[in-house]
Amino acid sequence: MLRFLTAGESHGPGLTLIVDGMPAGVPVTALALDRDLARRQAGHGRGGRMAIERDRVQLRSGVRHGLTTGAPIAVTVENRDYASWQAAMHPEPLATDEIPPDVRHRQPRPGHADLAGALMLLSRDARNVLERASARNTVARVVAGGLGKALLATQGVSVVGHVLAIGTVTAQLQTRDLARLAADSESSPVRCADADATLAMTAAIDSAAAAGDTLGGRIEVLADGLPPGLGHFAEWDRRLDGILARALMSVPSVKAVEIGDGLAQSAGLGSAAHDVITYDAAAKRYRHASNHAGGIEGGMSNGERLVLRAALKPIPTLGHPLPSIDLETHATSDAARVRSDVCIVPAAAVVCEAVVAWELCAAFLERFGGVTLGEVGERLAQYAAALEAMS
Ligand code: EPS
Repeated sequence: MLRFLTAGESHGPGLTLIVDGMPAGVPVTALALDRDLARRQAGHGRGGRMAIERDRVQLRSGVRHGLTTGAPIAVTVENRDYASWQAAMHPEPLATDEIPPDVRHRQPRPGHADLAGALMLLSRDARNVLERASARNTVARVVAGGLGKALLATQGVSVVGHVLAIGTVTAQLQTRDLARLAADSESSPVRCADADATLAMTAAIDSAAAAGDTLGGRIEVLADGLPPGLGHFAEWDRRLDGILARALMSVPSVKAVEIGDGLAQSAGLGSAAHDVITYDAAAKRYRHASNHAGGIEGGMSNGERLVLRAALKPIPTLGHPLPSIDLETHATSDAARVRSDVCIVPAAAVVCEAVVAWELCAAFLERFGGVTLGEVGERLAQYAAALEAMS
């Protein structure tokens, strides 16, 4: 069973990731993991924190000479900003006069975890809530996704996240080719494969920033090369669509998830909604004439491209804060104003790509898992041969 745990506060010493269940022999380098961390840090609309951090992994166990060993993989990423927060975040008890007076977080931001978390912890200070609820934690999930992508790449599976919309600006995509989408979005400061939309999105972010406001948007994650039959039809919690939707929905700011043309399908007729099954005699494989289902039918991959979309709300930390209530005095007060980003949609595309890659890796290992990568490859090849024989 593949699993992971993360730990770490936004302004503590750093993030920790522990992954268990990765087969031995998967090629992993700090360079590749760091590339994704740098992609996560980038994007027009990021705030001051990203100028402080240089997110880099330290591989502490489970990888030797560029290959996983089969042992738990432990990774840490340092928070450079901790240097300015040591007293505020100190693990040992401190005297009151040693704790900086301004670290209490008493004016919850509407839309953030602050209020619900403070109520949950029965605290008039949301500091412990925001430290852990912070999207800083997505560093660890991006590393986990990087490990997932490393395994998937050896089996011919690629996963790419890119931006479809920021605010009201929507991309008009000229290509659905995965490598082109990846390259074009990579060179865009908002991770969008449409150059004209990139300019309009950048301008929209600038005007939101000037107004002390924030912007949300929409992301698409695509995966090519998946075999059919990942996930399961037999029980609700093994359905691949449910697993992927949960993973995407758990990314901070995501408020809606779509699989394939799910939203449009709800308004049309069944005859137009479903993908006609065809047979490619030369390739000896079943295909679909279209892909409205987004590569998943009955809770399983069906061999077509996986198409997932996520809609993100604008982040709740505003330059001109909304009204709130002081948790200590109950007086009406502006929500806390803290350093933040204007738009995290480009970064969230990297995070969404990562969480999807992780879940696909887990589903892949559930079907084809082995102690070594060689066994995984053999099981996939065996399945592919059996599939061809019955097709
Ligand atoms: C983030 C780090 C945070 C925020 C942001 C994402 O750093 P700080 O709070 O010190 O500026 O920039 O967090 C949020 C958007 C949020 O809502 O928590 C990061 O590393 O991605």
